[in-house]
Amino acid sequence: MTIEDRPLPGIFDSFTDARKSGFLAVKSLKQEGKGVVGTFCTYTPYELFMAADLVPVGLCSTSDETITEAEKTLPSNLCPLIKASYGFAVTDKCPYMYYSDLVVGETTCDGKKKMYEFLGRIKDVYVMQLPQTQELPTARSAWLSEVRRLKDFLEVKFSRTITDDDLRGAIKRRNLERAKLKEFYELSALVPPAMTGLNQLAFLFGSQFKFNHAVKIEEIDAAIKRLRDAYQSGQKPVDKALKRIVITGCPMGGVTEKVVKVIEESGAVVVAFENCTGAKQYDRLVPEEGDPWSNLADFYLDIGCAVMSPNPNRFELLGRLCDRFSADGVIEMVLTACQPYSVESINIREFLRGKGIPFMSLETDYSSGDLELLRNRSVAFVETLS
Ligand code: BJ8
Repeated sequence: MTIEDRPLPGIFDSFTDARKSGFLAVKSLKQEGKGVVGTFCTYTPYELFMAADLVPVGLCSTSDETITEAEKTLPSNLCPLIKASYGFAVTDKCPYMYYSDLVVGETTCDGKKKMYEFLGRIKDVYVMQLPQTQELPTARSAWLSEVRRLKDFLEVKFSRTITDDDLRGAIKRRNLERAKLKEFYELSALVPPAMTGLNQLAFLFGSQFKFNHAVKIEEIDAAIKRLRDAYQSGQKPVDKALKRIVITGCPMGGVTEKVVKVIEESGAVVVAFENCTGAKQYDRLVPEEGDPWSNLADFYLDIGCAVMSPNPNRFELLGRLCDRFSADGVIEMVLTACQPYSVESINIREFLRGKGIPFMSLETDYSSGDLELLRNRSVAFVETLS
């Protein structure tokens, strides 16, 4: 059984390198006078920044490079994503943070929201108060007023007006990106998939650092076409016999690619990502008819993250991905000390048992010290899949 990391050189390169080359792109956008807004979370209503002609960018939080520095202020038993986010800011090692005029965060998990208080000492930080349930009408109206409060803040800070039509246009543009990225990753629903999980992840992760909308759409289209053409002409990078894995859990990218790597070295291929690097961001579209403000607010509140209680939308999406991508098994990645995902893992196990799909949860951090353990557990899990 075989799996090739780079079946078609060139398709993935510009996306794999996007985070690094994006540094220069953001620098020149700043020089042109554009405002830059740093973000950490999928709940951030991205379209608001697009509507205000600002440049939204995901901040660095996917390596252990600055964790030691972060631990001089933050407790060490926090999740690595929170420590890395703070560490990159405090050490000035993240160019995206450096160029951000504003950082927008949300009250998601407790560790993150408390970290923002410290971050606020060194950057201009704006925190949106995120409700923790999607069930109550009061949660919907509270979140809608938070979206409007952010709009008011942006208008004052960046001296501009965001009209309903600006927002409608941004929703359309962002929806197009989402639809294209979904079309791209759905090539892995093919049997065998048209790409490895590692390539899919690198592409999705890198797409966040492409700042020219029109060019980004063209590049995604070109990648889809090349992959389709190659597949139809018989160039299939993944052996049909490999077991098909859907990933769920905490956001991935950077050092946590290690989890995908060990799975794909264990006789399996990752076909879909039910996380914030993958389908959780791109599966749905914001409705384009009706009031753009409540459409936007509802869309974001409905994200199925474990910080919501209850969290039915994660289960709905996960179930759908398992069916669509013909999953043989689901592997969850939980970052060390992440309470929302580690507790919800119990419900995920029960849910998948109900669907008859084998499940394994892996806890990991940003170090490479657990590689062998991850490998052994992956091999053992894949062997059990019939
Ligand atoms: S929408 S997944 S990006 S909150 S891993 S910091 S939950 S302790 S990252 Fe997330 Fe937004 Fe949800 Fe997505 Fe806390 Fe857990 Fe750390 Fe987490």
